[in-house]
Amino acid sequence: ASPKPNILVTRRLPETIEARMATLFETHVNEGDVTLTGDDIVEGLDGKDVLVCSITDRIDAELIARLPKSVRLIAQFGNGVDNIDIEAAWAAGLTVTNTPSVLTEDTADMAMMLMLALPRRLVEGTQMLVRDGVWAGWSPTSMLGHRLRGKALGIVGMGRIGTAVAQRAKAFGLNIHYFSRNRRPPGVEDPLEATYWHDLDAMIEAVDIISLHTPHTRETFHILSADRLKRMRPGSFVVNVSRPELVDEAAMLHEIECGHLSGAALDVFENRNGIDARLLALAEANKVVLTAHMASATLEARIEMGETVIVNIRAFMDGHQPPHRVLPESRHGRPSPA
Ligand code: 8YV
Repeated sequence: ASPKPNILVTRRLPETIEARMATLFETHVNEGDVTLTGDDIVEGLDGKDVLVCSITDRIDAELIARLPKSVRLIAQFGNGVDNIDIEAAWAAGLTVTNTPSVLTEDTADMAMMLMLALPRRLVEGTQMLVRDGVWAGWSPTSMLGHRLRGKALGIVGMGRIGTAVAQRAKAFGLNIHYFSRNRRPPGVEDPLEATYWHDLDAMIEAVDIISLHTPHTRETFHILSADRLKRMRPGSFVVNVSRPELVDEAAMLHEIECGHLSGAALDVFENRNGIDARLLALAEANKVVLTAHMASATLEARIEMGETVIVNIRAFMDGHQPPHRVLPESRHGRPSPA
């Protein structure tokens, strides 16, 4: 029998996944579960075939150039691959895989939860009860929020997750609008009755909520720019369970602080030097709802993500195309030039 593939796993994974990996592969897991340095990754990969990494690992061109020649596959534990310099990986002859689909529904649930949490004052309601003496009891005019039904939702990126969000939002009575590289079958054929916009600026002016569901690439960096945030309807708000880089965060905070936007519900935000004090102040003022990058954080999704990583590694090491190979066209929406 051919020798077992040799793999380095940069973070702890669910027990069942680690156990299965240990039976199938020569597996080295970073037991400390603290993000490895580039040097740790290069050293840890000595003589190994596969790097299993996730969002907290920065796999840039400089690191890729230093990887031992034995490494042939980068198997991302996650859907987004923006922590990896994909072009540099391809140029170095490496295959990159990810774990799409299995986290779609859980991520969409989270987007819906955040979308409701802001106008229905979920966090504020809880805080009021748990802080001694703040709740004066029920009154007809206390804790009034705003109805979601009938509002227009603008989805940026109608892929798997965006579509799953649209399905939920449709059931909550929202009108669905979207800006995306792929257009759905129009009109009566579309159960979501979704309105397609080829002009993002125009869509932004027509909706009450913007929810972001596009990968972070060079093209989508700050897709919700300062100018577009200004164009948003007064009182509208942003939902982001995708990547912080999609939004000009400082500009968004400004639009909330000056009262133009009603707020934001964010599972992702810039936190390079700790979370921005302005963001925390807005959360304290209940203009912003924050969760800790946990949109796909269910045990079920994490196990299925791990299973997907295993399937990708086995296919690759058996000489087949791994089912979830990251392809040029999946990144730019068009085939790569011949
Ligand atoms: C994960 C995610 O928490 O898959 C993604 O792109 O953002 C989340 O599901 C994380 O990326 C795991 O690496």
